[in-house]
Amino acid sequence: MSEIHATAGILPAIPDDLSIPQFQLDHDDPNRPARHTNIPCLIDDASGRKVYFEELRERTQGFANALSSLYSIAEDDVVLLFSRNHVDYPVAMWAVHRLGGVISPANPDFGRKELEYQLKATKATLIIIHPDALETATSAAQTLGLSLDRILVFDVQGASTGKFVTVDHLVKRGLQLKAFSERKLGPGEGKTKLAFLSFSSGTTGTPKAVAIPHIAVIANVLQLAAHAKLKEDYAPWKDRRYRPGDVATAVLPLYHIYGLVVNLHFLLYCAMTIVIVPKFNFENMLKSIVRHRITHLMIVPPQAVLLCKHPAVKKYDLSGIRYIMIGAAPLSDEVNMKLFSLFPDAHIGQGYGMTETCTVTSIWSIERKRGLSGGAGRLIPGVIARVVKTDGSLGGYHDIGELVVKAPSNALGYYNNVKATEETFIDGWVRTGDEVKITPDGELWITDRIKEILKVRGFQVAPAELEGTLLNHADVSDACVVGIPDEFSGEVPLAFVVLTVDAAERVKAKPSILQDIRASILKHVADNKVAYKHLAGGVEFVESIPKNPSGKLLRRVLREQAKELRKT
Ligand code: 4UV
Repeated sequence: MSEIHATAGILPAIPDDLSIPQFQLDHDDPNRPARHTNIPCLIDDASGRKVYFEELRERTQGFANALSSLYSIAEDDVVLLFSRNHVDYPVAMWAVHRLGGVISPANPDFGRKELEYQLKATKATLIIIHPDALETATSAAQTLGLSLDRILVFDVQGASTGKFVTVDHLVKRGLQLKAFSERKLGPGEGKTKLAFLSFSSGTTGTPKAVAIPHIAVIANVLQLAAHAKLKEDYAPWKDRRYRPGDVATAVLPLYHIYGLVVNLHFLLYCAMTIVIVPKFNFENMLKSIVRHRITHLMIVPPQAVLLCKHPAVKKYDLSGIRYIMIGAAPLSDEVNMKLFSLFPDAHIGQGYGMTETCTVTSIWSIERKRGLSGGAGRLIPGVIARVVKTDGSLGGYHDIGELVVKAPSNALGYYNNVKATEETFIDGWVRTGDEVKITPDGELWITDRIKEILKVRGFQVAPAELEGTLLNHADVSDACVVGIPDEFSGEVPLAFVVLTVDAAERVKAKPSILQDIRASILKHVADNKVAYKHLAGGVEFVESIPKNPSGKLLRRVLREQAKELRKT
C-alpha cells in the first residue's frame, strides 16, 4: 500500500475542543502572528469602513446575545447565510457558532427554487440576507411556510431593508441584552460538532450539504500556517508570504469554501487585513487594489485571464501586488506564464482544494516564489494522499489515478445522505474525483477530472441538477449535460436533449419550430438557475441518450460528441 505524505512542514497539535470563533477570537495561540491594534481585520471596499479585532469580537458578542434572546437560536439550529460578501459576514457566522448553531452559506445570486432547495435540505430556521436578496428570500420563505420575521438583513449604505430587522440593529440591541451562554466544546467534540453545511455535488448527482465540523476549518488554517512557516524566519521579512498588515482583497465569494476558509479564516489568522468586496467587477477590483494598497489576490482562473488580457490593467498601478493565488479550476499554462511576466516580483501559484476536504490539499511550495506552471502545488502538512489507478490498485509517485486524501480538515460526510457519504467518504478518506499524478517532492499535477461536475468560472455546476431542470420542460423526455471548453469560463454546460414524442411530431410537421423549442429550453433553464448554470454551450437535439445496460448515462460518449460538434 502506498500512501504519500506531505513532504514539508510540521503540523502543531490541532485543538479539538475549540469552536471556530473561540479559535479566531479568544484563543491565545503562541504560533499566531500578532495583530497590531491599529491594523484592521476587515475593510468594506465601498465605504472604506474599517473593523478592528476588538470590534469584530464585540459585534459577534452583541449579535449572539440578540440571536439567543430574541430568536432563540441554540444548539444545532441551522442559519442560512444568503448574502454577498459583507463586513458582518464573520459576525453572523461566529455568533451562530458561539450558540452551537450551524451556518449554511448560499450563493446570493440563487433564484427562489435554488434557495428553497438549500433551505429544505438544511432545515434552516433563520435566513440572513443582503438587501438585494429580499425578494427571493421573501418568496422562498413564504413558499416553505417560514415566518418573514425569520429573515434578517445586513446593512448596506443606501439600500432599503424594508420592514425587516437589520443585523446592525440587532448587534447594538444585543449589546444591551443579557449575555448569551457560550456553547463550549468538550475534549474531542470539535471533531464532530457541525459548523458549516456548505453545498457541493461531490463526484456525482445533485448538490448536497457537506457536513463540516469546527475542527476542519481550524485544522486547515493551521495546516496552511504550518506550510507557510508563519512563525519561522524562513525568509527576509520582505519576502515572506503572509505578513501582519498585508492587505488582501476578498472578491472570492465567502459562501464558497475557497473564500470562506482561505481568504477569510486563514488570512485573519495571519493578522492580515481583508477588503470585503460584495460583488466582483474587474475594473472596480483594479481601483480597489490601488485605493486600499492591496498586496494579496486570491482569485479563480477567469479573473487571472482578465488580469492578463483586460485593457484597463494598464491604467492602474498594480506594483503593490506581491501575491497571487489561483485555484478552483484548471489554469492554462499560457495564463500562468503571462502572470509571471506581468508581476515579476510577486509570489504566484496555484492552490487546489475541495469543499469535502475543507479546503486546501495543496498549494505551491513556500520555497518557491513561483509555482510550477501547470502544477497544483505541494501537499500541505497533515495531508496523506493515495493515487488509485483505474484497476483499483494503489499507485506510487508518477502514477496517474484518482486522488484520495486523508486530512485533519476532511468533512464528515454529506448531511442526511448515507448513500452519497458512503460513495465519497471512506474510513476518513475523501475521494476527490480528480485524476492526478504526484511527484516525489510532493507536487501535485491534476491530469483530468473524473467526476461529473463542471467548473464554470470556478463554480460547481452539477449536470444532474440541470438534467432535472430540463426534464421539467414540457418538450423534453431525456437529457444529458456535459461541459465544453470555454476560453474565459473554463467550460460551459451544453445539453443533449431528446424531445417528447409529441414535440418530435410537431417538429416533423413544421421543422422551423425546432428553433423555438431550443429558445424555450434555454429560457427555461435561465429562468430557474443562477447565471453560471445557464446553457451557454447550447442545446443539441438527439434521438436518444446513450446509456449502459443498467441505465447509467454514458456521459463520456456525449462529451466526445460535444467536442466534435463544437469543432465544426
Ligand atoms: O468543492 P469545490 O467547489 O472547491 C474548490 C476549492 C478551491 C480552492 C480552495 C482553496 C484554495 O486555496 C484554492 O486555491 C482553491 O473549488 O470544487 C472542488 C473541485 O474543483 C477543482 C477540482 O476538480 C476539485 O475537486 N479544482 C479546485 N482547485 C483546482 C481545481 C485547481 N487548482 N486546478 C484544477 N482544478
